[in-house]
Amino acid sequence: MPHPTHLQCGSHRLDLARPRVMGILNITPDSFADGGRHFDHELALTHARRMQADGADIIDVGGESTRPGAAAVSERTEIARVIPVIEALAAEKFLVSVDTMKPGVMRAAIAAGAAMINDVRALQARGALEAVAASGCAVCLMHMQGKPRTMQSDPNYLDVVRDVRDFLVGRALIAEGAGIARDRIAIDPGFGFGKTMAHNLALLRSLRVFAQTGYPVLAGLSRKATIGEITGRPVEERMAGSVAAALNAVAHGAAIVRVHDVRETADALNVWLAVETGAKAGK
Ligand code: 7PJ
Repeated sequence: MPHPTHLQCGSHRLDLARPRVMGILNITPDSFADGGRHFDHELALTHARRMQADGADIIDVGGESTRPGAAAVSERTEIARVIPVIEALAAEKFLVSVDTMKPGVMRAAIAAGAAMINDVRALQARGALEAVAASGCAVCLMHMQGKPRTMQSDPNYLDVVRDVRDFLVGRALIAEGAGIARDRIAIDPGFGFGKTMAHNLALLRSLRVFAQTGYPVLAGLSRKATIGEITGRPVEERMAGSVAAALNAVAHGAAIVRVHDVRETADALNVWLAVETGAKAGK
């Protein structure tokens, strides 16, 4: 399959000639990565603008923590957290993605101006395919084994790369069958979602297999447990390890990296890109 040229996200056409950065905006009190500092809507907007200035191409707004062991939140709570932020960012012409598994949240986010649905359940919830198909939004289909609360208890695969690739291609074909055009679909192996460190490293090493499907690949390793296991660092000290992982993902074919540390990741990607292609920094 040829390398995808772009990802169509509503009225935004995201050019994939260069790697893109998705900045994480958690609007959850229990978010492990920012200690809930970005629950306040004004603070969230300030952080999003900062990430945009630092080089984020997409802002990924999430109102439900999916980290291992996290409790579920109601649709109403999730909507109250994310919708005001999505509305404000979309009004500022940001490319906004919403990290949700709930069709009701998807519909509300799309109405508020979100241009991408980032679903760790790959649109398997009842009504999710229809919610995205009825819009012009892009979708990121992610693989997860099990459910967030218990997924890290005993992950197992026959062949992790093949199992995950086959699942994602299957979901992408179902999405296309439901009316979501091919150029609106990205895939993500779901690092840390029902995977041991060995599984995560095998997936990262073989990311090219995912890129070869022809769908753009999104990779999220930022501050995750695997980075902690390798470096021995607590979550607040995983930036350098996370930047290394993002670079490695791009070197293995990732089109988009989902990160907390946008400025540092964008700098690293720009240096990497200058070496590889001679292209100068910038968008
Ligand atoms: C991912 C995500 C990821 C995509 C989270 C965390 C946990 N969405 N949402 N890929 N991770 N597409 O950020 O550590 O890896 S939440």
